[in-house]
Amino acid sequence: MSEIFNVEKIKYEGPKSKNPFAFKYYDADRVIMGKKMSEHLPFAMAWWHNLCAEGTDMFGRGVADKSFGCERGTMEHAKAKVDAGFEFMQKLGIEYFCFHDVDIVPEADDIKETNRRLDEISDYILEKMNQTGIKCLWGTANMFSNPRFCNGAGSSNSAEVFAFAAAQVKKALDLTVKLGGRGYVFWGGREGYETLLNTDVKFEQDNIARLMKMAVEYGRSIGFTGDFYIEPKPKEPMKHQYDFDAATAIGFLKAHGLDKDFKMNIEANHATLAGHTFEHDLRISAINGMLGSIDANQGDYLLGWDTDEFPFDVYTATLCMLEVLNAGGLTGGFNFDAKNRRPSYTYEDMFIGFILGMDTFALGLIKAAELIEDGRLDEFKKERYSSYYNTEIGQKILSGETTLTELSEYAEKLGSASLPGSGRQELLESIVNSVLFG
Ligand code: XLS
Ligand code: CA
Ligand code: CA
Repeated sequence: MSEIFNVEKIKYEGPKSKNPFAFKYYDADRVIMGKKMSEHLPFAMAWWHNLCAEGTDMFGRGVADKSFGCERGTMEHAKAKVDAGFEFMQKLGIEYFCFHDVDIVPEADDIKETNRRLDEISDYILEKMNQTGIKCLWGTANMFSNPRFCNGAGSSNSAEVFAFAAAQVKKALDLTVKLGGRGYVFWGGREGYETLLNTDVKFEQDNIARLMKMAVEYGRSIGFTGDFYIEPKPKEPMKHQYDFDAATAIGFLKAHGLDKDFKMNIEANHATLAGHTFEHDLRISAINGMLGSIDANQGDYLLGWDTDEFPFDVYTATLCMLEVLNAGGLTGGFNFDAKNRRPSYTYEDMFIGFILGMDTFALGLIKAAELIEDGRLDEFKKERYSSYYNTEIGQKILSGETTLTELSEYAEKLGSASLPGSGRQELLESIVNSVLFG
């Protein structure tokens, strides 16, 4: 088969390389803290951005040509996207992909025909997977683009729409199992509301949980052993989305008894839209035992929306990898839910975007491991809470052996409390800088 991209296989050339088509930091076989970089960083390609999105925005049509020589909306085009995707992943050494049902085939008017097309294309994808060893990270159903989902999917006011959402989840689970996916994602695309004047929030949230419970039951019944994920996002497209951030989504899962089957898929750009840092949502997920997978991208602090840029910010990638290493790694992977900026519309730009993202995370991994080895951040944190371990009253608080009355007597005996130890934020930040640039 003739090649689609006129780009050679991307190799590691080291930090001094000026070759735009080479990795400067991502060296798949390099061992960091006992594991190969490629095992620390199971990178994935997002089918939708890389193979489908042509740069359309509210003010203009596409600029990038992703027709791959075919008429859009045909099965021939769907197959050309498979060819392009596998060639692209092989050339970059990317081992995983993620997909929505409607990324891989054109949606038909009748769901029976859409499902038939999905069977056909997934046979073809499976063939390519067997030839190349490339795997599926996660699958999902797009329950936000079709007009029927204008009021949400699981949260829709229409039982008929709920049934269509369920049908799509069932099929997307079938496909995920067929392709051996590690996970299955629920991103609540339109699961939220615009105004309370027309919305029964409790009814809608209970219905989303009903849909998720059916998904777990069905998934387990067909042999899906991976994790289900919620991908939190605070807003866009809805004003209020029910899966606002990790803490909200975890609370929702616990309230509905879904926390054993679900973890979080944390997207950097969504965390920052929620007013958090990326590492905050990673930490909240990790301390709840729910850090599953990552959508690796970044937003733009000057823009208030979801720009899905390729990650470039090495500070953030380092702090992310610190969370991931401290949590013992991911059961999922790092999906580049990222797209080129609209004016970067060539095939070469697609490769350069991924090289940037993979190098940024590789550098983040290297620096996070150095920070752990350096030890000063950990030591400081341990020391910061030491009064709970070094004093009798501290130990009693931790073991639950004290009472408000005893603590009040303790406080009265002291009369006044001394200031807690300095937070030393600037010192810690300068340690990060010296590890990054020293
Ligand atoms: C959109 C989301 C979406 C999910 C999958 O903002 O990031 O792409 O990752 O539905
Ligand atoms: Ca995402
Ligand atoms: Ca996003």
